[in-house]
Amino acid sequence: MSPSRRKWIARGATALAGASGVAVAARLADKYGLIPPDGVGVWGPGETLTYAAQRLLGANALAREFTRDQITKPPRANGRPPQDEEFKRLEASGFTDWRLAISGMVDRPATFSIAELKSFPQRGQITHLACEEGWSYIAEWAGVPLSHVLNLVGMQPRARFVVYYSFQTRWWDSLDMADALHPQTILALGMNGAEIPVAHGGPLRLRVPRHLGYKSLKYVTRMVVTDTVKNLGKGLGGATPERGYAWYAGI
Ligand SMILES: Nc1nc2c(c(=O)[nH]1)N[C@H]1C(S)=C(S)[C@@H](COP(=O)(O)O)O[C@H]1N2
Ligand SMILES: [Mo]
Repeated sequence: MSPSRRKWIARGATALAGASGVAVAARLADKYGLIPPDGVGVWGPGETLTYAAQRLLGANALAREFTRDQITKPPRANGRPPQDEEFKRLEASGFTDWRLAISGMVDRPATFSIAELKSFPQRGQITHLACEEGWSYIAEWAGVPLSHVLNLVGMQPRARFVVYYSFQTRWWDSLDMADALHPQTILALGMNGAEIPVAHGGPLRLRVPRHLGYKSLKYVTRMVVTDTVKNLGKGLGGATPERGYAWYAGI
């Protein structure tokens, strides 16, 4: 056999072994509930491998926290705040009419005002927000752990995802329960010692420091607890996966 032919066969065999390895891993992942919502299509097996590996390695690892002198000044804001009249009216009245509604697989669906959310136990943390476009900043965030609010509304045992929606309807996303209940996942109300500026998602944004910035949805108005995201949008679990990014954006 010529050396070049041998090389060609070896390459083909490696590719095959790689492909079937991924397929086996994907089957195992399915068996143990480790398929992410976007674990379909051409990139599906890759997304599944990342997600399954992260989940098996420990879902409770904490994102790094920093000290106050490491806070980035000034922080960088992404995108434009909502421009419509309704948002401007809410802002003009100090967001007293802003509500977060939680429904779905919960025993006690509820809506919360900003004042109510502020009356709950708060957690502060100085973490890194990394945009998928390559820039990042460190800021101090304060807010209610999402787990606290989910316990208040009484999440049902079959629940697997928390879907969350922004006032900007183009933006919605979801987390699995490991990330939703993660101690650093907070409904953030404060940033760098003040209220969250509108540019950064005020009056209410989710902060998910274990994930890339796009999971930290700004202007959060609504959450739905569910056992499947297949029936929402294109069934990939969020707006960003529909635009080609990973649903599981863990870092
Ligand atoms: N509603 C809403 N949420 C959003 C965005 C947005 O434009 N609108 N941008 C996302 C992206 S891509 C990133 S990187 C972060 C940026 O947060 P920042 O504005 O505090 O920098 O918010 C995320 N959440
Ligand atoms: Mo981003």
